[in-house]
Amino acid sequence: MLIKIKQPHDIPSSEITPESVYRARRGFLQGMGVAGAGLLAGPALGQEASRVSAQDNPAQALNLASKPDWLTAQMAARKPAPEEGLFTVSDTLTPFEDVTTYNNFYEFGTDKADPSRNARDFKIDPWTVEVTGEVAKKGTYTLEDILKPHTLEERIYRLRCVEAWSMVIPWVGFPLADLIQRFEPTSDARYVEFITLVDRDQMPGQRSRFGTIDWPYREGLRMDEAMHPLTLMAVGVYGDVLPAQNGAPLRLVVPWKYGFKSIKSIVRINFRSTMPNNTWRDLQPNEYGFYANVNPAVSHPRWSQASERRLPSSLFMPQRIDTLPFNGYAEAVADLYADMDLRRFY
Ligand SMILES: Nc1nc2c(c(=O)[nH]1)N[C@H]1C(S)=C(S)[C@@H](COP(=O)(O)O)O[C@H]1N2
Ligand SMILES: [Mo]
Repeated sequence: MLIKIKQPHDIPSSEITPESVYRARRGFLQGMGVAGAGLLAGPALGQEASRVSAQDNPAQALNLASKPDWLTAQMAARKPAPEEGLFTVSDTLTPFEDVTTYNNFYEFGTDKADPSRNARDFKIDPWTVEVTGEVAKKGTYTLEDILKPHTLEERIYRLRCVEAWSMVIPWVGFPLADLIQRFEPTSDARYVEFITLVDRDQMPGQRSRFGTIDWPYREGLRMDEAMHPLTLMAVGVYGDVLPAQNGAPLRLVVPWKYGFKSIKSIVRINFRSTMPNNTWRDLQPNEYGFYANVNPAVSHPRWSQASERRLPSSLFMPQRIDTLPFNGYAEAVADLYADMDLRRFY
């Protein structure tokens, strides 16, 4: 993801993405590491996609300290991912290790490894979500209020970052549509806006003096996108609660859009009659739009979106694959944009 950090030295700003910085610094060693680990653990490529169980999740090593008991119970009662269909991609899962250590979560730093390092002590309990705007059931809800009425389910989705890497992630969550219905939006609610926590004490990225992001991180969806059955409120990954770096305790997952739409650690849901702004569009409107549908035919101004690196990838095993329109979900979502010029509404 591009952030225009003003550098005193003369690297052209087009080269300064956290992705390229990270790779320049760690790329070769990391490539060796990933390849080596792959040999030890057995081949990942062509291996049958593992189905998920909590045993696959070595999460004891991560920040799960503040997981409340009721959530443990609700997580245990989740529905497994279907064998096939829209909610289960058949591609090999991206290993837990990559899903939880290669992250974009700028509140915790701009390097891919920063969130897993800096979010270790992140407190999610107590957590509340404010519901505001064009909606009947306004109010401040506890996390338990938000989650309790829903049956959690596993879904295996592709995640395609606008930086041209991708993963296949087994989420645990519930349809956003079910949550929205409980709040009873008014007929004026045409968009939903989501807002991430601001907490300078816990989130070092928000203290950074060169950050150009105007916190809080914000995202938005058109109401029909928000109500689409693919749109998920996620509370877990790999059969257990979300590690902080993945957006604990509650994050959005919109699998046909670039990853930046999938906003993490949500504290406010705001129903609006007008289109909200979103963080990346706010920073670079000519590079990042509101819709942000995955589209191999429309390049980012500074790189192609025609292909992607499927993680884990390394110098020796780049795993470069073609990017699919709407990230492979075209059949389910293309109708939402039938009368729109997707070059203009990127
Ligand atoms: N609040 C917040 N949400 C965010 C981000 C962020 O920096 N802050 N990064 C986004 C981007 S660019 C991506 S690709 C995904 C990454 O999700 P993951 O780290 O769980 O794979 O989170 C998105 N949600
Ligand atoms: Mo991203």
